[in-house]
Amino acid sequence: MGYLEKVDPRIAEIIRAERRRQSETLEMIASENHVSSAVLEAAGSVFTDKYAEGYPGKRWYCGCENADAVEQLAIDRAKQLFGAEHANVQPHSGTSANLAVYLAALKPGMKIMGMRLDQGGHLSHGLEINLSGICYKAIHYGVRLDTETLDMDDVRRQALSERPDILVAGASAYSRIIDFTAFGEIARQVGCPLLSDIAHIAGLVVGRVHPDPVPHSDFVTTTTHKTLRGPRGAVILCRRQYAKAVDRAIFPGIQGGPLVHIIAAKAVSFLEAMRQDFRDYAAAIVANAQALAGELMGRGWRLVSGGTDNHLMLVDLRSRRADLTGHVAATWLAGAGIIANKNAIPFDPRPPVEASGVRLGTPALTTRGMRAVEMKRVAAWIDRVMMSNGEDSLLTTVAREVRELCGQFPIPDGKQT
Ligand code: DSN
Repeated sequence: MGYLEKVDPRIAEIIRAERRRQSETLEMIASENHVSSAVLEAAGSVFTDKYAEGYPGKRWYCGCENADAVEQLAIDRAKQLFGAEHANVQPHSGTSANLAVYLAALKPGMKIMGMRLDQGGHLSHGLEINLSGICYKAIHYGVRLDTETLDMDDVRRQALSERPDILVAGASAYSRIIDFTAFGEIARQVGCPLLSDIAHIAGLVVGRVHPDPVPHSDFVTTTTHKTLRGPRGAVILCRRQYAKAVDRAIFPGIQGGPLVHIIAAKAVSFLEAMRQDFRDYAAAIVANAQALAGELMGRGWRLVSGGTDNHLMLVDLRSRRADLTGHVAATWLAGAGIIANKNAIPFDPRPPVEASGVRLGTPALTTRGMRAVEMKRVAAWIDRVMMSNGEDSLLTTVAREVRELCGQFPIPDGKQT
């Protein structure tokens, strides 16, 4: 970090501190990961200087020949990786991607039907204070009280009675397989398009450890920085018939100039995700989640829906600690070097800022090379912290042990498997 150190030593120091924080703690926020050096290098490239409103071959400004080459490669790779007819690689975030799909497919006031946020959905699926809930009429389906899983017969009944103008499948805190085949059938029965938001599970989908939404969906959106292990951003995939509307919705609809440096980094991550070692990585994420879930359940912690099929799990803290909120548990865990987030569990009596659950994910630990043996140690630490009273001495002891483990599994430099 030679130049930055000279020009702005304060920022250089903060970046070093963040690097240290990441390397010395266990990143268990289910939506985070560690990118490869290749992705990082592309994201920090000279393309940050370039304005490129428009699309390859159709830009507003001159000097876009290299931007064109990068974006076309990213588009081609995204289409190949996901088997999609059309890809737009410009969305800055998953929420922007979803808003662009609504803009492309709906008129203001039309009806969105998505999963309830407090049962695992996402704010861009129609939360009343998000643009998706302000500009459109949003209705929501949820999980069953007894199984805490989606019941596709219930979703079908509700969809047929509510007749949404778009059906949204996908979640940010749901640990079970999503039945995209059933969602596709329901959307066709209703006569509306299906948007599958696979932000969390995109890496599992391309790694072939989660069923593929693309054949069943009119639109598929995903962030690129979660299990897919690319830069912070998103893509939209869609059927050919929606290509023009989606491209217009992103630019000039809701965005101006694309982030070409980030598009370059997306292209790199798509290439990485085509490799066999990425499939191995995706399988290891799920194996690790199942190992961790088994260990936690073995210690008496109840997991929402009784386990996990993917990269994450929700621990119902009330199963062992009626007094412990998700907010306090996540704070104690952070003090012990285990970074996770509080999360509402379905039908949670507590407000979301307190919450009765903690969401745990394995993508980043798996990137560091940790496997079942390490999941056992991680579960033991989580158990120790969550059964404590958050005493400084205990948190400090666990944080030291966590640091030692992290030292054995450095964040990979160069290659990520
Ligand atoms: N913030 C993301 C997550 O953690 O799941 C969703 O956008």
